Amino acid sequence: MFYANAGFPERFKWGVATAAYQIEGATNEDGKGESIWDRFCHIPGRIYNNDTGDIACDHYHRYKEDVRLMKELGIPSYRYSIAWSRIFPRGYGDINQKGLDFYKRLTGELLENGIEPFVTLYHWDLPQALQDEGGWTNPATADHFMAYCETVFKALGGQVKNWMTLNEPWVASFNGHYWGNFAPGLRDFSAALAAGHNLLRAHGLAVRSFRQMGLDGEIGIVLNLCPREPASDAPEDINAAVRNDGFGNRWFLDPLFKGSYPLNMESYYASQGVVLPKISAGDMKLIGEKIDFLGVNYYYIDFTKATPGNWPLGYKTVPGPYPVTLYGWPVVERGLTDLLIRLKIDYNPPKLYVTENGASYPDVINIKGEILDDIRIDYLERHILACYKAIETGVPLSGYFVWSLIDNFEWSTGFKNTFGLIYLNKQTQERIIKRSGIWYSNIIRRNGIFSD
Ligand code: IFM
Repeated sequence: MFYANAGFPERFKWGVATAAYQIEGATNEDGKGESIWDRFCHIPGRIYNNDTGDIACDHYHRYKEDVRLMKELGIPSYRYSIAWSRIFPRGYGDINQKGLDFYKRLTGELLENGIEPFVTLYHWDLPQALQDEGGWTNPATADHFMAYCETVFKALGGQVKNWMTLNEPWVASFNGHYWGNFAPGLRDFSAALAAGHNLLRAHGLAVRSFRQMGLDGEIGIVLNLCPREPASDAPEDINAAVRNDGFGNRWFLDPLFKGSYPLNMESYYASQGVVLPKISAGDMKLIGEKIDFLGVNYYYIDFTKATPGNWPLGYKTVPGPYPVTLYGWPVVERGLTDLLIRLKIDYNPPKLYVTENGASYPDVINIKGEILDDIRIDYLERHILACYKAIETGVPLSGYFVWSLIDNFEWSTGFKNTFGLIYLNKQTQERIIKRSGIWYSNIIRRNGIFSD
């Protein structure tokens, strides 16, 4: 515990976050179509322990219990995502009413319990049928996304006032299409850039529809961002960190806020033989449609070491001189303050949310059945104070969401990396609130961190 007297602004929104594939389970129920994650997880060897999201937290059936737990903890805002293939099993065509009804029930339950919904429209689970038509490398996928969003806006627009188009398009692009460790598991850098461009177009189309439909509420996008720092003072490491920043941060921020991809990255990619995305007339204007807020998912700093031969970017990341989480991610809270300040200076978004922040640590149940995860509390406390510092300098940060409400399916690492404020017993589906959950509940109640 640090000495702190950090009272947050009056209407600051405290919340928790999840995503459909990570918690819902019921992947083949009530008419849901197959998604790329359903397909990917069933390829042996792709996921740690061959885990899948088939059951996950069984939230599809237990959502009332999860809402009750949120209420018990006094959590005012909940960020969750909608599985596109529940609404359009093949990505487009006939609506699956039962899928929509689930989200109506969930949203209704939240509102009845005084919890404000924040809905993400795409958190990586593309309908497999669309992947079969080229997925995000096919420009038509963006149009299908727009039609799907319009259906969801119509169905839930009366209840939901906070919308996020995409979660972490950088991850969907590069993990999914270049490193291949995420669905759909491709390994082609140029395809990743093409996918990224269509994801951004999809975002722009959804924002445009939202405005044209005259819906009440706000819409934004969620990016995973982190400062890229050189691993040493060597000029080659400094240059590598600049490239890494262009690759991971500016490649998405510049089009959204400045109307173009970073020129230095375009020429760098071209020099490496990478095929740049095909930009059609009107694309950049579309991508730059005005958003109401930027969501930031922050976990760590990327320490960057020049590594010639590591095509195409010529670097690798190293842990740096910091303790790491179970994932191996360095714990560097100053990175969050620096990032938020930089975003204000360089991009000046009207409003910011930290839409995800949290840590995976091995959770141990003691003999009394408790999970005393003080190390997670330490992580969260450092990062919430980092937010406070940013607000003090004038950053328009309006909310903070812990990743995650509950231990869940953590993509290629299966159920190994647990981030929850609530422990999940996967055999019994029992939920146990961790000490960090109680701690966060107190932060919310007092609207800040105080040492007394
Ligand atoms: O679990 C993920 C989430 O789906 C997206 N952001 C990062 C989290 C932790 O890896």
